[in-house]
Amino acid sequence: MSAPAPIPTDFSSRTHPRILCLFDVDGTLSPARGDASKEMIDLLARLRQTCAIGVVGGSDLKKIREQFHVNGGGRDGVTLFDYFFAENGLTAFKFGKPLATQSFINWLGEEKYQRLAKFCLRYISQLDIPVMRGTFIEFRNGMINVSPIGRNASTEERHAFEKYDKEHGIRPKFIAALKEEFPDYGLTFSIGGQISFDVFPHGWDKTYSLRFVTGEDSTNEPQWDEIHFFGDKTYKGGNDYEIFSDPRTIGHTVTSPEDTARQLEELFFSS
Ligand code: M1P
Repeated sequence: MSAPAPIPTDFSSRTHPRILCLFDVDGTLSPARGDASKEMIDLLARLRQTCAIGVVGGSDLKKIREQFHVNGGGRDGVTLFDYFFAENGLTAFKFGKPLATQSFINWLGEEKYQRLAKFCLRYISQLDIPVMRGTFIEFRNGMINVSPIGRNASTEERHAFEKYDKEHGIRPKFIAALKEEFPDYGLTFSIGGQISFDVFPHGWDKTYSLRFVTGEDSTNEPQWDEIHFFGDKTYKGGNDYEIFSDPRTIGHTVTSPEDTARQLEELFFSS
């Protein structure tokens, strides 16, 4: 097996050093909570010679890392991209090195957090849904993730819950109740996947990550001519909506990883 390519430390060798492509993960680079394919990882490596690339996922670092592990040729997923943002950028890396960031619990405070967590658990305890598993609240660095069925649901149970939720609106109703109960908390509730929703302060959506690429966080970033963003949940209420519609990005809606690959080939590799 050949040695992994060294981690780049600048953008000057790229064909378009002032173009940055950012990608959502689930439904964009990989199937929901599944592995990115070898073909996708090879395509991203090719794209990285053309321009700068980054990932902006809603999931936590461990989960996104796993999704690039199987087909990543033994490389840490973080090093396959110039920028790697988990939890919308609340966990951030550039050229494989961590960047300073902040935390949800420091922002909200223990007392308010406990009121919120207890409300969620009480609400879930009153739900009548076909299946319930475990881990109903996942506490992360930049957000909490709340799941009515529980994060321990199997793949089949996930698919079944997603379908059930589309018919019965379990998550939208839960979110409406939270908004009514905590109108002054300054929180955003965002459905990014199949079985849960993310809860984070206003503004800590995926646009949070842009501060690291535009130099707002006082790092010395290039003046990008174009920042492209590719995501599948780009509709209002989806967790890609804010970054997709941000004036700093050129948004692309994709329907699957295969569609992402097709759009990339068309944009960057067809002459
Ligand atoms: O990346 C999108 C979402 O993926 C997961 O959602 P679910 O488990 O509901 O399919 C979660 O990690 C969620 O935080 C994330 O936004």
